[in-house]
Amino acid sequence: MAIVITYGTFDLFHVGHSRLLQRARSLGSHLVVGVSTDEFNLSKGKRAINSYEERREILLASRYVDDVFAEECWEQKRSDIMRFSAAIFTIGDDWVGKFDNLSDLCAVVYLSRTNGISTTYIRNNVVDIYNGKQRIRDVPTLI
Ligand code: C2G
Repeated sequence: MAIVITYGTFDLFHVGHSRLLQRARSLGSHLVVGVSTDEFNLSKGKRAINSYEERREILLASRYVDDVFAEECWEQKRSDIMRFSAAIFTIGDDWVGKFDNLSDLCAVVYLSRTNGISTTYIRNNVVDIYNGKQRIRDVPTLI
């Protein structure tokens, strides 16, 4: 039973998030997700639209997610990996190289991001998209 662990904010949940979770889950038999708390997001310079509780609930509804826990700081990953006996740490390749230091504890896998969509883009353009002045950028069809 290979446990996979990943982390993120997952605000305004979108297809880039769901594809990441799907691919992360396919690396093992269980996927546990550290969801950034609202307080931790502020320290990242981010303010999520969905609260931590909402983002947690949305992730728990995903068929790919087996458990969700709070990500409260950058430094907790090592203890989380040991707590969950995770065999694989994975995250999108916008973080490539940033977590190689975890490789003494588990495999570290960077998954390619889904191009053409981001929470920032949606947040900054949703009204224009709704009014037809903007288009959701073409998100490549899942192959
Ligand atoms: N992601 C993706 N494709 C996108 C957008 C996001 O694959 N179009 C991935 C990211 O690479 C990340 C996950 O979805 O693996 C969650 O993305 P964010 O919510 O933006 O997470 P982030 O703010 O990068 O927080 O300690 C790590 C941090 O908590 C990561």
